[in-house]
Amino acid sequence: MMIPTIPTPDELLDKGFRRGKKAADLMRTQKIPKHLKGKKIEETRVVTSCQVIKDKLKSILDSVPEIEELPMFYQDYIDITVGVDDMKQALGALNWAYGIITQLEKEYGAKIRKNPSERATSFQKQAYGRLASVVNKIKKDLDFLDFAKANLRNMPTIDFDATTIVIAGFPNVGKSTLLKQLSGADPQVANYPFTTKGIQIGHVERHWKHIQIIDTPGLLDRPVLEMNDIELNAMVALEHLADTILFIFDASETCGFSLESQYNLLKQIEQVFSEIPIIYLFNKMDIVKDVEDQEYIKPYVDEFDDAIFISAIDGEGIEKISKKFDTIKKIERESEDDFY
Ligand SMILES: Nc1nc2c(ncn2[C@@H]2O[C@H](COP(=O)(O)OP(=O)(O)O)[C@@H](O)[C@H]2O)c(=O)[nH]1
Ligand SMILES: [Mg+2]
Repeated sequence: MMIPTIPTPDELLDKGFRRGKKAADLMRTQKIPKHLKGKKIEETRVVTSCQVIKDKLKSILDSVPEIEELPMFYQDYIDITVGVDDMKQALGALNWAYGIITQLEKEYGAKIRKNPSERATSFQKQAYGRLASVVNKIKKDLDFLDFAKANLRNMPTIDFDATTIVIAGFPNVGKSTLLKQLSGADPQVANYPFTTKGIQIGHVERHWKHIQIIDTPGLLDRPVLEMNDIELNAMVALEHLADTILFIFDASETCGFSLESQYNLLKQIEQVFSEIPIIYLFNKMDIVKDVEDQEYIKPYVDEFDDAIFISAIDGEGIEKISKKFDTIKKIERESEDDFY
């Protein structure tokens, strides 16, 4: 979302008044009958100031799409990041100001035109007073939108037609390494609430099918039970995106987490994303070598019929993952049907 620069009330008024003055000065140089000139100057001053301020408000309003019409993922994203209700309230206030300024513009334009020119300047001053009062009333809304602009900058660009895979697994199990192996080029990095480094989105083309793979450091790499409500929301928002979860075990345990705690993490993620299929990967097999010789791994491997064994660092087993991707079905979601 590209929200334009948000001015303070003073900046907005300064700009409006400055441009009003400029237009009025220009009017002074025009050939206009003397008895009309004073009125014309003040009318121009008022109308121009109103127009300039309205234009700025409109450019802000136009930059934010109708929130209810956005895909659920973005609605959740905005809600978690800045709050949907606060956002609507601020936009509503700008809209209100826009309407009032339109009325002022008409009202004072007419007053200046219809009254003797001696009164023109006094009407213009009144108009400016009311304009300033309206703009000052939306101070907190402009402040909020400035905050929203900063926080909604670099929102992830999601292709909602693509098949989407979300990677999960403890830190250092090899998520970033795998993402790089699968998608080659450097992934897109976007902001995401409660992720320190943002999320990474890699892209894969497979038989003309676009697949996006998302890594969310800080969200799907830690025990769900330790999360607060907002973090939970941030994680659950991913449910609107994921067609499949790729859960990575570090079979070597060199990540510092035992297979038992990795398995517990998986169970928690399975609970949260109960509707989403999971692909199970055992990574770092270059260190482990033969699973059959490793008693500590066997009970975990035996849990799954179709686990894939890989070495992300060597690219070993990557093709097996890609083949698995071909079988992923895109999840049809109600909310997205509503969207179209
Ligand atoms: N030996 C070995 N090391 C790996 C493998 N995959 C990742 N690593 C290493 O494990 C560490 C953590 O990897 P990274 O991809 O950053 O993990 P992430 O925190 O899950 O994103 C890095 O030092 C990687 O080089 C692998 O298949 N074999
Ligand atoms: Mg990583």
